[in-house]
Amino acid sequence: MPTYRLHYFPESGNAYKLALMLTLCGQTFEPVWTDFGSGVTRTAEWRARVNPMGEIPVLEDDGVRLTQTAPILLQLAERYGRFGGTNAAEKFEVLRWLFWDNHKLSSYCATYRFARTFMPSANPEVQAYFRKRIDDALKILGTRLSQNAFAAGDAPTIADFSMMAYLSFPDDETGFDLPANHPAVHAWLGRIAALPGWRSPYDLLPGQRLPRYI
Ligand SMILES: N[C@@H](CCC(=O)N[C@@H](CS)C(=O)NCC(=O)O)C(=O)O
Repeated sequence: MPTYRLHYFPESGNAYKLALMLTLCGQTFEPVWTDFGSGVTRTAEWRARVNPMGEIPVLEDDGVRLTQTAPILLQLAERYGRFGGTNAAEKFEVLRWLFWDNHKLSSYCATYRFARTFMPSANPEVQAYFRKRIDDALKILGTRLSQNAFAAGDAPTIADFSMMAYLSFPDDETGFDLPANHPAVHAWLGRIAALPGWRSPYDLLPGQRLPRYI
């Protein structure tokens, strides 16, 4: 059995993607809390020692440091034979939505929430721009999810785990009212939360939190 160590901070939706996938595959990991708020990931020392890309999460897989959630999720899906799609068409959809998520959904949601909740002041014009992009992306996702139970078809995959991460934090942090504004997305989050073994972000990622400004 491989040994996993996950470098994370509790507010990191990207770390939650990996924590949830490992958990749903019946795996455990050693949580390595990282002082993101102090700027440690910006230091040359941390980048040389942990991740030259300067990002959380980092998954140590039997001592090998892996970064970027999408290829890590694909590797775990392959290893455990779960959540990777069951045929060529589904596997294509998994990749399609993983790429879309990294570009259009997680990136904007993460930046918008961080500025809104964890920074002392956010630029309102920048926030309004992000919010418009997010609402458009959620509309696109909602259309997909009103046609399919999950992103790639009838069964959950890593594409769902990637896209749901930043939508799974409390509403007062995200600033979203998904039941009112994106009901198909809200219903899909409920289907994911009903999977056996599912756990919420702050349950899977404990430890000292960032200061909040709202
Ligand atoms: N595409 C990356 C995104 C990782 C990412 O943006 N992580 C955030 C924390 S959740 C980060 O470390 N940001 C630092 C920065 O952008 O400077 C992945 O999937 O792992």
